[in-house]
Amino acid sequence: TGQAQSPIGAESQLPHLQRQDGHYALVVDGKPYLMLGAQINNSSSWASTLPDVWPALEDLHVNTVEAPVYWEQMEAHEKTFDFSNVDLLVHGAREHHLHLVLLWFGTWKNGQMHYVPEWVKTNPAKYPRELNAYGKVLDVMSPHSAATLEADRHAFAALMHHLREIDGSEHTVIMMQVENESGSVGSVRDFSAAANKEFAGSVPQVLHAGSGTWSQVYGADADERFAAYATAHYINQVAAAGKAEYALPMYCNVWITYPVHALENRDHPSPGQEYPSGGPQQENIDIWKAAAPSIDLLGPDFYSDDRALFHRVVASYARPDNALFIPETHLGRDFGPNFFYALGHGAIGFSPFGVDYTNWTISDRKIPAFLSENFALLGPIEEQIAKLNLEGKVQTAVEQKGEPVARIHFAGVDAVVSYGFPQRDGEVPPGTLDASGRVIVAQLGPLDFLVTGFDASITFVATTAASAAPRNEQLEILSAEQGQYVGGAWQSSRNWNGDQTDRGLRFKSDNKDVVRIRLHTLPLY
Ligand code: N0T
Repeated sequence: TGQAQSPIGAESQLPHLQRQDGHYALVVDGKPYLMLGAQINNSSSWASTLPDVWPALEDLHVNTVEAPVYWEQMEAHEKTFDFSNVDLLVHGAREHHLHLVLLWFGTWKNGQMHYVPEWVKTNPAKYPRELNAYGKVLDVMSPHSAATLEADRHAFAALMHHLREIDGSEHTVIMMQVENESGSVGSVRDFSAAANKEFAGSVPQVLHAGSGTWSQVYGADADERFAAYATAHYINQVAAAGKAEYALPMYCNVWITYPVHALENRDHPSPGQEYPSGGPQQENIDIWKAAAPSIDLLGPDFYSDDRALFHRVVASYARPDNALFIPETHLGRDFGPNFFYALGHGAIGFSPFGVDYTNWTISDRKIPAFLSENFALLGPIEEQIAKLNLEGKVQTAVEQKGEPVARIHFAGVDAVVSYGFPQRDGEVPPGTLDASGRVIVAQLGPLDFLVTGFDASITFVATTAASAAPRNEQLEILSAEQGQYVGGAWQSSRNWNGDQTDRGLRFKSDNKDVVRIRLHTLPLY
């Protein structure tokens, strides 16, 4: 799926996704890179608002900013391009030592077409809209129009051409989002004559779904799957045209399907009514993967406080053929726990939405600590986490309500995690009020771990495989060094010992420490 297999090293290579045994890293300038991201508000990519953007990003401690590029602004007049907003973003990001992910607000924005230029909006004869089943004209472009596709491709290719010119050697821009939350709001699919004709035809071979018409192959889901193929096929061609100019990694974000309220007597929300039909939702991933090979990954946006749902969404999108990336989440209390959870499932990046001081999502120019502490803690070790995630060596534990103790399994060793303080000998740990305890344990060697987190203590215990003979050994700490990475090498600033280790490594709610703990086993006899 478009991952270069070249070894890490060359400084000059383009940002790309590297895959290893089904694990991923985004590689930037030869190094694995964990995107500690933030997306700015929709109408913030302007000269008048950018001064209110940068300080918020700094306060959240991000290393990457996601910012929109508006087709309507970039090509207000057909075939004449204005890259001034793009240039401001690239230069501003450089000035603030940030990388940039650009979001192409083109044919689709949240399942509608509100960012197409006026010359597209006002010429539906040339650039047709979708029609719903009753013939109503929607504010969604038809994905079955060669003219609209050509116009979008042309504009996106021009953007990529420009980026290669201004950024081809600097790599400030590391990834592109092609369209935004695509799909159709208002109808399960396009019912225009052009669409109906294709719907009556056969399902393309490339989907490996069997042969027959859409209705024969997909039954009751035919309309929605048809919309998914049409949208994926269209966007794939936009991405391919862009990559032909400048081959950055490209992804699509997803307005996922959220479960129907438990009191309602139906098991699936309605496509085109409750979410944009034909986008890369959970049920459409296989179609999108087959129909859009130029899209490197599909990344779910997550707007819910339901953590169990987040875990299911991660399970859907973290696949051997799809790197996990969360391009948007709301600025809620679950940000930290969900961020840690995603890291434990190989995420290459995580990005809350609405981070700027335009007074839309954040008031009083103040980022709450429960948000900013996360990237502040992990920023200094982002490269190590990205590298270890590529090797499948990162695990996390996130507190769940009513479960104050958790275990993380490694070969021969468990990390026992106790949430909340105070913790007293012989007592069950108290947990935290909002189940916000979270830890990351990355394995550097068989008995060598990088550990940090919030509101939790960690002890290590030897485990014995049930089938093997009892090991009769005791596990001891050789050293627990608090420290940091400098130029890729671990540098210790002090040893934790005595009270700092005897009852576990303790990471309080305002923790800023990272510890490297080395253990050994002593045979008892
Ligand atoms: C997101 C954002 C922005 C049960 C919303 C979320 C962004 C877009 N759309 O602020 O518009 O550009 O990608 C859709 C959320 C559906 C929530 C359903 C909750």
